[in-house]
Amino acid sequence: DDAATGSTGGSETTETITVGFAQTGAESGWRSANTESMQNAFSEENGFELVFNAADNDPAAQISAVRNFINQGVDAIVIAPVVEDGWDDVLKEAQDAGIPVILEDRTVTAPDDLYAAWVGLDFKAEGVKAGEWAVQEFGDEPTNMVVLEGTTGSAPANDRAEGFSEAIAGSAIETIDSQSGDFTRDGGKSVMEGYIANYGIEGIDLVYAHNDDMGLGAIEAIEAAGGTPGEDIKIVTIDAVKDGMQALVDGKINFIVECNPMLGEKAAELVKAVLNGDDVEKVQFVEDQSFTQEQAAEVIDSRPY
Ligand code: GYE
Repeated sequence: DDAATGSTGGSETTETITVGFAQTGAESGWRSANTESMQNAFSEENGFELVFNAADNDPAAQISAVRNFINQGVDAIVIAPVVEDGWDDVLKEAQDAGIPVILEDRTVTAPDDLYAAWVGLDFKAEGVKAGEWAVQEFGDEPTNMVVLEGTTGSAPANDRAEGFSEAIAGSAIETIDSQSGDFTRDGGKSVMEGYIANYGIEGIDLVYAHNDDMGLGAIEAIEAAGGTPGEDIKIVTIDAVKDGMQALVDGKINFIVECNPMLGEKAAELVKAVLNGDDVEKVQFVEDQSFTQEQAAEVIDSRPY
């Protein structure tokens, strides 16, 4: 833009950095907050032109979006990978084209020399915290638990399942069913309807939902079946987005482990550093908290998302 004004001398030439961002889709409240954080950080003001793609949770569509970014010759590519597997080829193509890739949010199984850096959350630790709460809450009581899994093959679904299982090992909590609700409210609702049809409200003590949205869908299903969420069936979720925190304050969810979606600034910093040739830490974890109903009531009004 500076060049187009034709100003002579004195003004510094700032070159716009074109970044292709391959987002998963728009499946959840967490995702909306993450997209907003990314769009704010990769703004014109900050020297970026953002080419945004949302893949509607379709891994193949996301890979072709990345290929398009490579063909367009963007300066850098940021990906929130829908699933962990299947990235090796396209990451290699970006590398061969000399375009650095920064991952935000979800991780991949591809070798880490195929991307410059990753910034996100410790999904396994989130699962552990959720599981530790469940053990504390239910103690040695025999407990029938159903699970609402995130998108099959995604890092948070895999790691949150693993962390939770480790934490409840040796307890009396039994997983009676576990299916994917694809991280959406509708998905959580319809899977929960199936669970209630199969086991009845009285046959289920606990729901572990891999995100708030699926937990919110489960609340709708429990209420529609005449049950009281948070009492007849306890609910533990991960994310701590506004609607989830409100349900926690209202007593319909019992415990939430936070997953921080505000990754934009860190991702933008990484892009600039990598293009600048700086050495960056390959793996960058952002801190999470967790909330009881009482704690949620205290913080809900001060949270940015
Ligand atoms: O927890 C969920 C979203 O990848 C951490 O994706 C993210 C997860 C988040 O759909 O709500």
